[in-house]
Amino acid sequence: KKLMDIQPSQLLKRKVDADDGPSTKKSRYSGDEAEEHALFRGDANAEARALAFRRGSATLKAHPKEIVCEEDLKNLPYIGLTNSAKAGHCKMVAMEILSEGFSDEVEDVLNGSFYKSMKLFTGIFGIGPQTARKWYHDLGMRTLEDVKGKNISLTYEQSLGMEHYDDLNTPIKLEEAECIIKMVEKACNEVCDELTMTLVGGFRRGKSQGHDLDLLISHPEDGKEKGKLVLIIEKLKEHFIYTGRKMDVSNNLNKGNFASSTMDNFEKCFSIFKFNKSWLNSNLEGKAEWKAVRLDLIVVPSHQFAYALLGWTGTKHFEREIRRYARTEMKIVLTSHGMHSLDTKQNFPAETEEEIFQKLQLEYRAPSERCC
Ligand code: DCP
Ligand code: MG
Repeated sequence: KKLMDIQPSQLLKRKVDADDGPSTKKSRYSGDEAEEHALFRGDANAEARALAFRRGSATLKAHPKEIVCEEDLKNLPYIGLTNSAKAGHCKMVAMEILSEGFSDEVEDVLNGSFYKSMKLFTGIFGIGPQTARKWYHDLGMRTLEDVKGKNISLTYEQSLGMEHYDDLNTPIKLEEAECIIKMVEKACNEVCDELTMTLVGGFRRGKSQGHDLDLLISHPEDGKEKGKLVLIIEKLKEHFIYTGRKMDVSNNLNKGNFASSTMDNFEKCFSIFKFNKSWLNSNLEGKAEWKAVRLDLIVVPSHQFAYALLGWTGTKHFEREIRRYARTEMKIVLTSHGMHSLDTKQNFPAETEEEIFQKLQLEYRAPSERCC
């Protein structure tokens, strides 16, 4: 009966409560965390190992039926069907969870000092795995107190990350997002009433909370979006703690393994927005109580809009897989800017996401179905 209770989506994210398993083991396993741990380690095969866990996890999340025994894992891509050491590892962990309700290996990872500290450090705005690893291994740092105490030099962004750590690690709720959207929309309208603003990222996929808020800004006439971002920021300036404007040319299309990343070179602003709590709670009216919220504004020319919409709706894994599919199966390079033939370099313009799916000979998937 215990095994029958496991839904596929829970297989890699399963809670065992006191009545359900050994009370000393608060078992929790998620492919997401296994992927994260691999990226934290950052050793030679980290990316490949992380991808293997992500794929295994995505397969299970998308599986329509209950998984109750080893037999059910047999025909799952990236788990039982794929004959590789990494898929074998995924299967082994899944098997362990099926029979025991938890995995010792995963427990050790999640409870280990390395994962815990890396999670803390990478939660700081402006700190990536590389710096976090250096702190952990070279400087022996373990906690946020260590970050404060060690007198290490932080960039301006990172010091803001420390200052607003709790806020920035508290998920943004949909109702808060809606409030900010209205404000940005108003500012856009004041700058130019033809500007459009479109919600992307996790909220467009139907999530009820997110780590940030991602908005595309565009204009129906190509080129007329240029120069508007700085004006929008100016209109909202009293609400910003930080506005990091980026042309993102460093992540240029021609550089490195672009096909496997989701980077683009749109003009954008990675900001920290001051969300006034009284906007949702009239009891707080007049009080200066606010919360720091990550807000990304991305400016997109009209002829690239459909591609940017697809590229910024995510998930990251969905983006990575659709791009890989386009390249390997269709010989097409797909980015957030457009799509072109690998051989002839011919560009394929598109006005809607549906057209892009069609060109790739894929069945259309609504944003809510891109949650792998
Ligand atoms: N993206 C991108 N280029 C970047 C950052 C993100 O193309 N430099 C894309 C990939 C993601 C989408 O934009 O699919 C949104 O990225 P987020 O990191 O904001 O992730 P989500 O919005 O999906 O989740 P969350 O709720 O954590 O914000
Ligand atoms: Mg987001």
